[in-house]
Amino acid sequence: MYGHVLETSGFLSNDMAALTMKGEEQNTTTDHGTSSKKRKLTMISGSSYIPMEKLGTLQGDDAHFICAEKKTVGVADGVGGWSKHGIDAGEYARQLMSNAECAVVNGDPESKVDPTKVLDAAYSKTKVKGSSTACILTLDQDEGLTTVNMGDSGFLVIRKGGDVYKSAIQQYSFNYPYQLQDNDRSRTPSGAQVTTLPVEAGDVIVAGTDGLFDNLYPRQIEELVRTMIEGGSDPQDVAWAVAGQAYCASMDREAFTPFTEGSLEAGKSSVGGKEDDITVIVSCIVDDGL
Ligand SMILES: [Mn+2]
Repeated sequence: MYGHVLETSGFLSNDMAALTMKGEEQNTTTDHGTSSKKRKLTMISGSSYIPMEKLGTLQGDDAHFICAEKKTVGVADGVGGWSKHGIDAGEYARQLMSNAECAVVNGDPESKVDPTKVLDAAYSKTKVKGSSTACILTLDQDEGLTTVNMGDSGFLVIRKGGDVYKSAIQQYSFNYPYQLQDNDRSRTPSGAQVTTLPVEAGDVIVAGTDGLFDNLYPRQIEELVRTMIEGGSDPQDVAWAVAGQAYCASMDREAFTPFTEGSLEAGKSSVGGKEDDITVIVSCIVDDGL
């Protein structure tokens, strides 16, 4: 069974009641007869990918897609351990995201994008060796932001008024995330976390892999995003800047990062950032003007 969770522990500030109330309010207007008053929202996205320098491959292990028309984005991170067995660890992630994008693009035009169904379809079509985390988000006019997330990729919702929501991380142990793997009954999309969050115009969604979230704290990402959006930057430029800052932290042997903190908690003594592939997708929620 999927866990349908409104991740209350994921808010970083105390204004949760306001968000919850907005959610309830939004639910009362889902009736199509009364929804004409509700403004339509759309999502404008940009992305940046900085693959780690590694012998033998330029592509790294991350993959992502943006389907602007269906207001859907996805990100995945192939689990690096496969490379020890001579397997390109990114291939599973790339195929998974490619299959997810196909499922979104070719879905019934009359029906909504359901991230859970998209991930199920992508998973069942991905038949190469490897394993991957995955996170798919879609903007649904009635529900808000609907998401499916497995492992330690994830997303932030940065609200104009100050709230920040962070998706939960699923991991077996430090740096060992839940993952999808073909032909492994313990690693299917049924272990993924499904959430629905109300969103409003002005919200910014930042999705990424652990190369982002292990190197920058949500508050650091939030600060940079707010500064740039207020300065008029578009999502593409913001994505580049966030990825750049994560990259700098990843190469900094002195930085205290979420990865440093996790290492210490796990009884290890890593210092500095975590060298990894870094994927960032920035999506701005805006009125679509209709
Ligand atoms: Mn990674």
